[in-house]
Amino acid sequence: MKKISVFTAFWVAVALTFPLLALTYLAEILLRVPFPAFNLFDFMARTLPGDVITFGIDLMVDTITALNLGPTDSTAKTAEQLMAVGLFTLLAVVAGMLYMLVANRQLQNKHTLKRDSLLSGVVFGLAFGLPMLAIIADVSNATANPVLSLGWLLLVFGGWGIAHGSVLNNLMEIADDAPEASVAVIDRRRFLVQLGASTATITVAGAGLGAIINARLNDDPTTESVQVATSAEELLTTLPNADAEVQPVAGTRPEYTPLEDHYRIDIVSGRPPALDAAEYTLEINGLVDNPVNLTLEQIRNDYPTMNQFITMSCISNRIGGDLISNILWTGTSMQHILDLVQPMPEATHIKITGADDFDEYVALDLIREDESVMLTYAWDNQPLPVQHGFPLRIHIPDRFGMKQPKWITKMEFVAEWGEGYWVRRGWSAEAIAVATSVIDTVATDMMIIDETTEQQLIPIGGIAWAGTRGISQVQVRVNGGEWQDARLRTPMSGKTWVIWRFEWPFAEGEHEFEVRCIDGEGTAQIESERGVRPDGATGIHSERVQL
Ligand SMILES: Nc1nc2c(c(=O)[nH]1)N[C@H]1C(S)=C(S)[C@@H](COP(=O)(O)O)O[C@H]1N2
Ligand SMILES: [Mo]
Repeated sequence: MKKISVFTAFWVAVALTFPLLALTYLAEILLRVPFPAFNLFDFMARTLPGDVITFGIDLMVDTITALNLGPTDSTAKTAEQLMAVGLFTLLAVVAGMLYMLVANRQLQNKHTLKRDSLLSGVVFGLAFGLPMLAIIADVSNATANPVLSLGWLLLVFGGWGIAHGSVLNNLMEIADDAPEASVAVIDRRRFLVQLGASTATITVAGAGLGAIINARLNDDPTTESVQVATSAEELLTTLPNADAEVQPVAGTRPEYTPLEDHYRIDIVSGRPPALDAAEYTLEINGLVDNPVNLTLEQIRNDYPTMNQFITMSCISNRIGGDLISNILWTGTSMQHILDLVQPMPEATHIKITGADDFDEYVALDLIREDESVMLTYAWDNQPLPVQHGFPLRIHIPDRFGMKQPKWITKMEFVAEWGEGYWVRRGWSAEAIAVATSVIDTVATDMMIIDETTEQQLIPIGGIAWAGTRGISQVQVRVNGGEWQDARLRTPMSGKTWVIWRFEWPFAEGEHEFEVRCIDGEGTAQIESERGVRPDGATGIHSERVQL
């Protein structure tokens, strides 16, 4: 019986792994069963040391920034998904090759070749699939019935294994049966080409169908109607700073971030957890006298509604980066929840857990001091979009996003602070918002003539933000000269960024513009450069312009 080459083993493993990817991708879209490639990646991301993860993320963001690939958040998600598919493919192909080579050797001269190869194939498929199932069970948030998921995954991994066994059997038999060696070679070659062609067809059909259906379906449990404070139309006319005197310079980012443009960052590489509004309950227990399970309706209807305009930033946002947005948050104060559940005297913190197992802690003292710590169920007057944490997330003032879980399913009152998801991975324990200011535009095409001096002025504009401390001053410096005060637009709230503008007397040549801010407590923005890890980036944002 013929031995197969390493190249043949590679060819077969690749040919059989692509349909596995395509079919599991399609099934995820049709049935919402887990997609193993993403689960494997999420598992790795959650298991590997924080330094390795940070290195990977840095490399990715560097590449996105350097190549100008688009918005950091969505580009990074796509990059993660590609890496996930790549990783899974690599693992499966290596495993498949090993199986082909080892089984080929073991099955030489067996009389029961067919039976043995198929059997070994099943064993191989399960040996690969069972650890994968354990990983999937650990990290998946798939909404399909678990029995369906289990059955399907056993079927595909088993099928993938049997396919290897069957191909091996064919290759060995062709070699065996052929009357002449040269005929055997041709037959084997033809068989391998046919194998490649048919699996390529399945791959293209499965992936293509999946992509088309996915684009069509796009179902979103948040489309159900919900009573929240005001309608979207009313909102636009009632932005709290609508009659502010200072207008943004054209080219400044939108002061109010459109919902679909709000940045998104989380540890989920695939579909975000889709919690069913009707079945959802928020489990609140631990050190409380009155543990409860609250439905979404109860949370929305039984407690006073609170609206807050909030700028949130990811701690990974670089100086001048796009991982910062500003939108209306609606919910109810966490103080009502404390009143309801009655924390025991020894309770000091709440451990909050999301459906993706992301977790963070919030101090009860903070909630008692600040009624604006808010259980949030709406953004921009609509139920939270799935990717932004439907049905519930929390707002903790003056903290970066990493302290603020989405998709909250559980609140446990505990007697001690603990390290949350990113804190365990080496990021800041407090993650206090770091003051930052950014030049969005040097509007060279918007020259203004000063009426009294007849000086030509170029408007320069951008944002400044310092969490709940607010912004008292923004200053601009040109070519390393004196810091000069910019004008500030009244912000939407004490929690949002401030839009600033500065009119610069035009001069030809190359110029460097820099910006810095002073927060509402009089503390100047830190000017020295510091990377995002562990406490958030500091440093001055600058723009170079040739005029
Ligand atoms: N459950 C959960 N909540 C989470 C995260 C997450 O990965 N899982 N990421 C946090 C981080 S790092 C940030 S910056 C914000 C981003 O919220 P957004 O995606 O709605 O903008 O969510 C926070 N809450
Ligand atoms: Mo973040």
